[in-house]
Parts: sequence; structure tokens; C-alpha cells
Amino acid sequence: MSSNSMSAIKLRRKKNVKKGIQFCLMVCGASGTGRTTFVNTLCGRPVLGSASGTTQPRDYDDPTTAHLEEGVKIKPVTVELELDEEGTRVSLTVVDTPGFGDCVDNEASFGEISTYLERQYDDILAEESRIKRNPRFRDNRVHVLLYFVQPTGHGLRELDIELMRRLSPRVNVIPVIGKADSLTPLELAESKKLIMEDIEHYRIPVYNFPYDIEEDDEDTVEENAELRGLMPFAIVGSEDIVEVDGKRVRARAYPWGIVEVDNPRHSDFLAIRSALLHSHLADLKEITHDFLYENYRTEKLSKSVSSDPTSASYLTTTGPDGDSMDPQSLASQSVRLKEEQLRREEEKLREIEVKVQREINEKRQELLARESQLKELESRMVREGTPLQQHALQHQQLGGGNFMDEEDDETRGGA
Ligand SMILES: Nc1nc2c(ncn2[C@@H]2O[C@H](COP(=O)(O)OP(=O)(O)O)[C@@H](O)[C@H]2O)c(=O)[nH]1
Ligand SMILES: [Mg+2]
Repeated sequence: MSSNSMSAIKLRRKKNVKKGIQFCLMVCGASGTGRTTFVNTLCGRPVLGSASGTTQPRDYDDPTTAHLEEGVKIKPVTVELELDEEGTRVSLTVVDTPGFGDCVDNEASFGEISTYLERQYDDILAEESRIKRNPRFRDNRVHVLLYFVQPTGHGLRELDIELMRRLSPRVNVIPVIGKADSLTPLELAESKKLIMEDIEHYRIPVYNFPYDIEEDDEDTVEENAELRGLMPFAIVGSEDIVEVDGKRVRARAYPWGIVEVDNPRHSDFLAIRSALLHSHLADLKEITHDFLYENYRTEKLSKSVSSDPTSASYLTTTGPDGDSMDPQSLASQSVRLKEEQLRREEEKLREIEVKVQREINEKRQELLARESQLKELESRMVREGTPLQQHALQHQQLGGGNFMDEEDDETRGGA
């Protein structure tokens, strides 16, 4: 291998290392709950910009644009984050969703968000069933959704319940309270309690830092219990740097004091940041792939099978009233679908093989026919004793040697 291609491989490896672990975060919630500010705080730079598409902070004092949402289209943005001095990197994709408020059609934005989540699953599903994989394929599945609850001091609104309920079968939902510095510590504690009570009461399957006292080690149990105890996380975001005790920190400065983003006594920002980007990144990805995606895949495949009239034989696995099937028959069904597809591919290949074989046989037949023609011609010449000159000429035409030599030989041999 040339040194050139060796260094190309090295370079590629370096690039892969540099790119880091991929992770995708979606932020969702009512307009003005601090989603954009949180993302920019998390990334340490203005990743999500204003409505005009620039990265300048938006002018909220302008009454003509203050009510506008920042871009109604769901568009992922990817940033490379260096997490520590050792160079641990995360390639973070952030998906901001259109905010909703009292005057917006909430149903439409619910639909848009869940369609987005499902589309990422569909892409994987399609890629998985391709015979030849696309090397440039990008997995854009959302691993976690931070749902921003307004800092009202109350529990959840109907809208919050509805949305979290609808999206939690498709994505890990973690509830947070946006702009938590609007509440006093007492109000915040009370609000957290009410929100968790609502989540329990309405049985919303949020991501609750699952652990198993019997199976997991002590540290994991302790860490997860602590994080669970913080739910819903109190978020404070700020893109401003303020000097506190001679140190420059990210904070919000008010006439009555300073709220520090990274101070655990002021907000849960550090806790959620470290859970998302360090401690629970892998778990969130695993649940997304092994559980949420797997469920979606099963649902989708069973639906497409039972709606496909050509595969009537599979219908027998559906319950008598069209109910969904039990997991085992669903699993065996998806195996059967794969087998069916492979069988069809094999058939196609066999057809091609047969066609090529037939063409080869035809050519061989042709060749044999020509050979026997040639032989016949030769023996006829011998039989008829063709005049010398003509014979030689014919011989030459048939690929024989030099005319004069032939003549010599014939003269001698014939004597
Ligand atoms: N008090 C307070 N205000 C915030 C916080 N985060 C953002 N804001 C302000 O709330 C307003 C809306 O924030 P933005 O991030 O655009 O919210 P989004 O509509 O959910 O994206 C802006 O004026 C922000 O400066 C916070 O943690 N605390
Ligand atoms: Mg925003």
C-alpha cells in the first residue's frame, strides 16, 4: 500500500475520533419558555438563532416580531462539543420544535413533532432493509426530548399532559421547568412536587432514570435516584457572562442579585447537562434503539402486512378482531418478512444465472457448428482432389501457412 493511501486512512480515523459520539436532543414546549436560550447555554454558543436565520440574539423589544416563533419548521442543527480536557467529544444534534401557546393550533404542532420523530424511524427502517447499505446514511433518531413546562408554580396544564403522553411512546421524555429563576425556592419545590404528582396520576411514561436496586451497582442506584429526585429539572439559561467573585461565569444579572447557571444552588442546569452528555447518554440511546424504535418497527411492519392484500397468509397471525398481535408472533412475522425478501432476491439472481448460462450454450453451439463446417470442407477437398492452386488458395483462406511453402510440400508429398 502506498504511503499516500496509508496516510489517508490515518486521516480518516482521526476524523472519526474527532467527530465523537453522536447524540440527538429535541427541545419542546410553549413559546417563550427558554428553549432557545437553554440550547445556546448547553452548547456554549449561539447555535439556534433568530427568526431571520442569523445567529444574532433576537430583538424581543420589537413589537412587530416579538410574538413570532423562531422558524416554524423543525430543522436539526449539529454542533461538535468538546466536553473535557481529555478531548471527549459529542456530535450533538439539536432539534428545536415550533413553540405553542394559547393562540396557536396545538394539534397541528403535536402532529408535526410526532411525524418528525416517526420519519427518523422510517429512514432507519428503509436503510435496514436495503441490500446494499448507503455509507453516507445518517441516523437522525431523537434520543431525548426535553419538555419545557412553564414556571407557573402550578402543576401541568392539559396541553403539557396531552403532548407528553402522545410523544412518550416515540421518544425519551424528560420534563424540565423553564426559566426556573422566576420562582422562589419554595415555589419551585412545590411546583416540582405538583408536576410529578400529575405525571404519576396521568401515568405519563417519562424517562425517570431507571434503576434496579437488585441488579445495578450502588453508585448507579444512588446517582439515578438523585437525578430522579431532581425531576422536573429547574432550568436557568443565559448567554451572558457576568463577573462573580472575580470569576467570569454564565449568569443572569438582576438589580436584586445574580443567578448563576452552573451553580447547583441556583438551578439544575449542571445536573441535566451531565446526565444528557455524560452519564445517561448511552442509556438514552439504548432505550431509543432497543425499545422505542423496536416497538415502532413492530407496529409499522404488522400494519403494512395486514393492509397488504397480497400477503393474506400473514393475516392469520392477526387477532380475530384485527387486534395487534402478541410480541412473539410479531417477531416471527418480521423474520418471515425478511426471509420472503431474501427469497425474492435469490430468485432474481437465479434467473440472471440461467440467462447467462443459456447465452454461453448458444455461443458454444455456434462454435461447434463452424468447426464441423470446416472439417467437412477439408475432407471434401481431399476427396475431390482439388487442383493444387485452388487447394492452396483455399487452405490459405482457411488460415493455412505460406502459399509457396505449401506448394513445395504438396509437390513432394504428392509424388
Ligand atoms: N428569567 C429567565 N428568562 C429566560 C431564561 N431563559 C431565557 N429567558 C428569556 O425568556 C425569553 C424567551 O426565551 P427563548 O429562549 O427565546 O424561549 P423559546 O421561545 O422557548 O425559545 C427571552 O427573553 C430570554 O432572554 C431563564 O432561564 N430565566
Ligand atoms: Mg426559541
